[in-house]
Amino acid sequence: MDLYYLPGSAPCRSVLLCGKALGLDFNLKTLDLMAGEHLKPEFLKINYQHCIPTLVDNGFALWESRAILAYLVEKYGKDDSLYPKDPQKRYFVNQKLYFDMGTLYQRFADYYYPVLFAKAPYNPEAYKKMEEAVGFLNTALEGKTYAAGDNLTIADLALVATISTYDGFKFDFSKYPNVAKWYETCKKIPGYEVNQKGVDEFVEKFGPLLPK
Ligand SMILES: N[C@@H](CCC(=O)N[C@@H](CS)C(=O)NCC(=O)O)C(=O)O
Repeated sequence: MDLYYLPGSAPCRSVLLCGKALGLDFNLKTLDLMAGEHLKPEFLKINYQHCIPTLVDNGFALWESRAILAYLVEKYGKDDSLYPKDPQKRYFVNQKLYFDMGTLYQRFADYYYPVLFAKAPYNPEAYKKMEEAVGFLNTALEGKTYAAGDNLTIADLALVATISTYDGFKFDFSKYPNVAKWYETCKKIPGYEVNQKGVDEFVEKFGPLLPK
């Protein structure tokens, strides 16, 4: 399976974590977005939406990281524990995946991307929205070890890729003890180093571009 990716990208990191959880070996292909490699005709032929991660499984091209996670478990999981088939259990996983994409990660992007990529000033209101999103996760995690059930699921993999990105940019989790505790649990997931390595690379690359 070819995985077009960048180590620092949060959605790519969730797919790498899923590969570790399932014992899959990806043929890793880095795609330099800054150099516009994703806009070259040969990549557009694979993914007209030109985003990473993009996975090619025996000629079948997939993108949208959370959909990739679900596919990998359904196709290669020994059981359904990472993405339960039971409708209510699956609902909680999907709910958290959509929350991660539309709220938690989106609010990180809304705060940082204009500053990083358009030299806009920081918007304190957007920071409050990030805090609110982490607050939602904190409430969801009350009394729980994992984000969407009694065991690790792909919701945790997606969420930890995002939360570790917040962490890389020094988000203060002290007011969100349930998130802090869950985050420590996630750091013990086998293969977690692949995510940390990517966060470190992301911070090294983009941290210096942040105005003080
Ligand atoms: N919702 C998508 C987001 C993917 C995404 O935005 N990837 C970025 C890198 S982190 C990218 O490929 N940007 C280049 C582009 O979209 O042209 C997912 O979760 O896979």
